[in-house]
Amino acid sequence: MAYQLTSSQLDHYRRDGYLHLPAVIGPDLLASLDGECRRVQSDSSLKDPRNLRAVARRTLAGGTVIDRYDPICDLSPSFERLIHDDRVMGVASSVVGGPVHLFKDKLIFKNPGAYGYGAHQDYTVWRDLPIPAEGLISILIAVDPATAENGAVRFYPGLHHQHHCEDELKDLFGPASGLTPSNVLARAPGVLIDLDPGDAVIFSSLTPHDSAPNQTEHTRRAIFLTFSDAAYGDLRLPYYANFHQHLRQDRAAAGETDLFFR
Ligand SMILES: O=C(O)CCC(=O)C(=O)O
Repeated sequence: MAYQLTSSQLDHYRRDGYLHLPAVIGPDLLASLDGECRRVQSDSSLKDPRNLRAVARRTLAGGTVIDRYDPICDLSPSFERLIHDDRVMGVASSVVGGPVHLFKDKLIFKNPGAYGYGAHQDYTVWRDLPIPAEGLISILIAVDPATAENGAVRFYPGLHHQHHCEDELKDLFGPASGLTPSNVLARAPGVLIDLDPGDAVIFSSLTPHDSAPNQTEHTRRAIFLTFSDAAYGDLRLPYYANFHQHLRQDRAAAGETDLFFR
């Protein structure tokens, strides 16, 4: 029988809007993810800032670093294996309550010194899609240990019953865009979840979350997979087409030319 969450795990998820699942990924797959993350990170053709797949982030030292690839599933059979992993798929479909499609997949390196993320609900950037917030769920998979020092993600429990950001997003990719208001966050102290490699956290597209900069000398790599309720169709291709169009506009406005996707 396919892997599923227990009813007690589902109750926790529904109450808090997230659930920590230790040791979801087995040692073999984890070792291969670790190797493939290293390989793609050192591939200079991917790290080219003109590549739409590669996203830069500011660092505490005042520079920028390529800190994310989005998407990743076409970069390695190991990433494909992760997406189709029985436990990963089972967790996603347990929460959605039926079959799911892969919607989005990204790898965040959280390089030494890379900035964190202000509190936000992922749904804010997905709200125009033809799917309700409950139909989009994400799974964070830790490749490195995550701690307070290296910028582990903090989740705000119980704030996932509502969308808290009605602002029009003028600067879609700006770090101050689409943040959850502080009076909303004040209702529920955030919970920072320390993770071991292979752990997962499943969270709703409405669960506010944030993270601090990485203050250590090592990466804090995590893969974020988002799945959509298959009842709303396969949204991945139209989503990425639209996303890339916005990225092109944003980068062209910043004077960047010769953009490509590799
Ligand atoms: O990796 C992190 O520190 C947080 C990333 C995040 O919140 C996001 O990509 O939505």
